[in-house]
Amino acid sequence: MLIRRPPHIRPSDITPPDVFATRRRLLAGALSVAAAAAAPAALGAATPSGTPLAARLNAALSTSEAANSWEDVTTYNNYYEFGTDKSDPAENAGRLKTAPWSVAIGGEAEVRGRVALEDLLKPHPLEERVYRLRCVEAWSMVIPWVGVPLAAVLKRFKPTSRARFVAFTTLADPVQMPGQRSAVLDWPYVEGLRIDEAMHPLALLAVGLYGRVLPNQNGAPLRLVVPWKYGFKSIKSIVRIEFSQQMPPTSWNRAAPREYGFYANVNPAVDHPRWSQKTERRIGAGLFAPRQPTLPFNGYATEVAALYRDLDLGRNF
Ligand SMILES: Nc1nc2c(c(=O)[nH]1)N[C@H]1C(S)=C(S)[C@@H](COP(=O)(O)O)O[C@H]1N2
Ligand SMILES: [Mo]
Repeated sequence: MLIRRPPHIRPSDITPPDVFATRRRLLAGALSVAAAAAAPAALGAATPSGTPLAARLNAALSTSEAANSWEDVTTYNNYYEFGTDKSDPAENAGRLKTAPWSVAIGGEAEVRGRVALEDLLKPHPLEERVYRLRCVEAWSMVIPWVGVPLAAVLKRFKPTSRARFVAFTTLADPVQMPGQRSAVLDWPYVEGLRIDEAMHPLALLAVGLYGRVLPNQNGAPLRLVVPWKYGFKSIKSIVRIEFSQQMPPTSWNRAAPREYGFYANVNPAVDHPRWSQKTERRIGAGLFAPRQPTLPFNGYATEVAALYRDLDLGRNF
């Protein structure tokens, strides 16, 4: 989000829809076989990125737009813990040790403590969700995630009636994360949602993409995906989830409060102080492709607009 030089545009095309549809059918077909293998149980202990996962496509919550290529999704990334250039995460995140991994649960919940990743995931069948991702920098992609509904995971910790927000924290480890040796952000990266946002069916905890275990540069082994909000809300490599009464601090809001709010709902009507949010550049669409209009809530208004009935979205950007 620190706008330095223009992002390099690679002419790789988006995955042709027919190829993607075929892959989906293959995934669906593989399900019956793979179901017996209990895919979620295979996650955790030492599951290298790229390992195939069995996941059922959630068509109702997926866009039919063509997904970006594996190449686009895994080489054009924002993950400042590994550097600020789009190509840095793919180059530097390989060294991150993602197993064993655990998540600390704290705050306003009856069930608290440290949970091994495999135990966190075990009860939940994996779903494929094809979501648009709209970065606040005004580029976008379509990504076929694999994950579990955030709400289902959170409910197991029995949040109390005082839990109004959920805060998430990324790993802090400057040895493994070279970007944390520079002060480009306050580390660790933190994010948060209102509890009703966190419980919305579209909010996903992702463990994979394209039917495979998440590459490290995409936030392995566990990252949030909130498709109606700017990409920076979708925090990577989560080690802590905390239920709280107060609105938690968030990294980009702390860094530049005039530019990045807590809500960060995709909103073409509210420009970033330094650029327009009315249109976006679809990664992989080609050098001469026109920019496309940015949609309110990134096209998920039907699903989520009711969450913000009582909120002035111009002030609460
Ligand atoms: N911990 C952490 N999470 C992060 C970021 C980051 O720098 N650090 N970048 C965010 C931003 S700005 C975007 S657009 C998305 C990018 O996700 P992707 O690289 O998987 O497409 O991750 C978000 N999550
Ligand atoms: Mo972003």
